[in-house]
Amino acid sequence: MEGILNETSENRVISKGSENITWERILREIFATANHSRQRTKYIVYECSKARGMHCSGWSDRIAGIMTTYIISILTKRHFLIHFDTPCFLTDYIMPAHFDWRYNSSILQHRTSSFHYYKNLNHKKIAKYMFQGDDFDTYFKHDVIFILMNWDFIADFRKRPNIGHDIPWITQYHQSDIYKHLYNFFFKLSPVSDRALNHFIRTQRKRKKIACAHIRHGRNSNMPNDIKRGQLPLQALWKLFDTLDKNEYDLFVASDTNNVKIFAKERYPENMIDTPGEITHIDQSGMNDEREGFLKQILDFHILTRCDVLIISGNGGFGMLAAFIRNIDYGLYCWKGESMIPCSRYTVTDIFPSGKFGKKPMNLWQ
Ligand SMILES: Nc1nc2c(ncn2[C@@H]2O[C@H](COP(=O)(O)OP(=O)(O)O)[C@@H](O)[C@H]2O)c(=O)[nH]1
Ligand SMILES: [Mg+2]
Repeated sequence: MEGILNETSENRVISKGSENITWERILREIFATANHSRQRTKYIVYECSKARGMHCSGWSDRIAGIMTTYIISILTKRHFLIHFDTPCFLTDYIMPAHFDWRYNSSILQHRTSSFHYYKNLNHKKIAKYMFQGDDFDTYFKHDVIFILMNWDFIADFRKRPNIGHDIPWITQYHQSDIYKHLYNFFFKLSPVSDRALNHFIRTQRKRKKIACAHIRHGRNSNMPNDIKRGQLPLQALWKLFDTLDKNEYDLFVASDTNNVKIFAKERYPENMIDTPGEITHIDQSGMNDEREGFLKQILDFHILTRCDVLIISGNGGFGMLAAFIRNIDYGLYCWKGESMIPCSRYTVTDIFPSGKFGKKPMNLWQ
């Protein structure tokens, strides 16, 4: 399927496309695990629900938390489910693809349950069970375990004794491939999101190709409660966009702030396209409509995964996650200060080592 990679960092493994390890086999193994655990009566539930009154953070935090919780469900041999209803039901926008992860409270009948908060540094409470191989059964006593977490720990799970036996694919594949394949295994667009994406394509796309950038600036009028990030020098973006043939490329800037979109539209009025609706942070109630903001970020995210040219920065996980999941293996740039560094899905965390997908941040981004 894809070429062979050399191992150059902890997160870089993997003999892609090697003869005896294929993604087909991985997915078969995951299916087998899912079917196997379906027969069991105990559950691990990724919990991001209004009822808890807690912050789940943004999209990439939630996806990283879902992946980590899924890995824990395999290690504990429990059935995996997702309970996600804030700021709206995930299933209105994203549906199960190959595995039915939908939570229903009926599972609580005749079962005991407990909620566990492992966001950010709170994951340390279960670090020895996750990474050192201590027996989770001595810690999780109840039938249904609800977990809220938000960081990725693939590199740490790889150090767990016997992990190659318990979850072979985690030792064999690159982090970005694990995200790409698991994301597509779990999720597909709902009819609402699919229609919105098709409407965007029909009404906005004019040219054969699309070049995209993700810009995360943090606190701004769309998300006043957010933490400020380093400002990216827009000149570097214009310099790259300027080199592209404007007859060949539509241009798209996904961002947490309207300002940069306005500048981009002024500079490339004929080529710049956009998704409808107001930008909001899905975890920070603002003045905008929550459902509209949620759909907009789903659209922005899925468009980023399909761009011929994609520019991301290290300012947050949203663009990095889009880079992991995208199908295209060319045209990725890692934007660092004035530099646009050509990179790939496999080098993103080398270039941006800090964050929820790499070395964990000390300042706790939302
Ligand atoms: N619509 C839209 N929202 C965005 C964009 N970038 C960030 N956001 C919002 O900000 C939230 C934070 O993103 P998150 O994935 O947690 O990334 P991080 O906090 O930057 O690591 C997202 O869930 C969105 O609500 C974007 O390009 N478009
Ligand atoms: Mg976040």
